[in-house]
Amino acid sequence: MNKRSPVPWLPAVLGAVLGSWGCLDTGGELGQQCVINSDCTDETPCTFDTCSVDGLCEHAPVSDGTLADQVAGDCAVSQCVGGVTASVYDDTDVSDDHNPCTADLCTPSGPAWVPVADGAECEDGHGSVGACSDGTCVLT
Ligand SMILES: [Ca+2]
Repeated sequence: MNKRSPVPWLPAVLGAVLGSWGCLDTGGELGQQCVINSDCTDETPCTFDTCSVDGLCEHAPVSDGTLADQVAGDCAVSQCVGGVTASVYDDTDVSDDHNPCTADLCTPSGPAWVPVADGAECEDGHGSVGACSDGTCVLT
C-alpha cells in the first residue's frame, strides 16, 4: 500500500504560506509573534521594536546618527547606519593614561601611548618635578 500523502504538494505549499506569514520564525527576527512591544526587543539600539496590530514584530531602523551611549577613550564613536550599529574611527577620542611622559594618541587599531622625548620636563601629579626617561617621569 502506498503511504505517501494523497496530496503530495500540500506540505510544501503549507510550509511556504506559513513561512511567508512569519509563523515558522521564532528567532526574534521579523515575523516573530508578539502581544506588546517589549516582546520584540532585539537588543539593537538602532531599531524601533514594535508589535504590529497583526501581532507580528517589526524592527524599523532609527534615523542614522550618533548613539547616546559611547565608550570614552576607545578611539571610536558608535553610530546607527541603516538600522545597524557601526563603530567609526574617531582620532579625538583618546584614552588618557595620566602619564605626563606619554602622548595619548589614537590609531586605527585603538588607543596608543607613545613616550615623549627623553629629558622633557614632567610633574608626577603630586607637585614633584622631574624629567621624562623612556616614557617614565624620573624625579630630579
Ligand atoms: Ca568612544
